[in-house]
Amino acid sequence: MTGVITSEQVEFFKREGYLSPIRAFGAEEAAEYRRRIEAYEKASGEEVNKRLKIKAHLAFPWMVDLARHPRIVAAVQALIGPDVLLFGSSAFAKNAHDPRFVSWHQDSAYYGLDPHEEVTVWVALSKADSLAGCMSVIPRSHRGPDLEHEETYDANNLLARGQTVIVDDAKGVEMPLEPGEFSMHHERTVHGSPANRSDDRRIGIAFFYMPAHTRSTMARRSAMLVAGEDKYGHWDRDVEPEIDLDPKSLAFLDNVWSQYRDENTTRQVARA
Ligand SMILES: O=C(O)CCC(=O)C(=O)O
Repeated sequence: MTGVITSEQVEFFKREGYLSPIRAFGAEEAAEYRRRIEAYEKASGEEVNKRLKIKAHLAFPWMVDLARHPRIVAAVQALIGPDVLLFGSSAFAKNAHDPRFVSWHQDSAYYGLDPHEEVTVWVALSKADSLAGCMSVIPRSHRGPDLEHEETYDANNLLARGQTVIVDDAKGVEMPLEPGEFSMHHERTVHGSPANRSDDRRIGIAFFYMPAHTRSTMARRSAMLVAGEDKYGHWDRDVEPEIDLDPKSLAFLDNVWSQYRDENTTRQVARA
């Protein structure tokens, strides 16, 4: 599929480090995905943010299909080329009147990718406007270096380590989304989101895409082929779920999550 984003939008992304909004699917489809996430939360007794991190797509075949959604993939390919791997995904939910936030940060500081060409797609499954605490970006921040992050471990920060960079809030540009729309940002673009002051939950899924030539600067890791081919073999393959909550892929997810935490702890200690 071509023509999801224009060449002007590609140029905008390269210059500014983000692009939003782009329509993936309709509000009814978004509501169905939200229903499935909330059914999972009800059955498991825990919030989606808890376990469905790093590789949330490994929990459900429908989320794998979402990661391979033709309109999303076409927009990603327009930015990073035909051969696309998904190295991770995370569900981000804030409840109505939820004080939790996402501090200003760069994904590149933690992803361990070389070169820095990863693109994050954030798909809204509910309304994510200013009131609901939508994501903001600092335009053009992707052109600078990796910034030093302070790890605050703030209990209200949705990021695992509360990693934060200091930037001028006034430079932030909001990316409001309607259900079924998505935003895109470069892994070096500084981004974050404030508390949800609305009466509804704000739920989105972030998918992390990279060109197949990307290497891991950490230990060997896994990814899922989303489009094109992988001529490089830098990544092992994810264990894709065959059924909802497939025990094989969930065990794989839990193992990846613990490795990610160990790897980052080692890197932070080494840096200190
Ligand atoms: O959900 C949010 O507000 C932030 C998500 C985020 O940091 C990301 O998608 O990279």
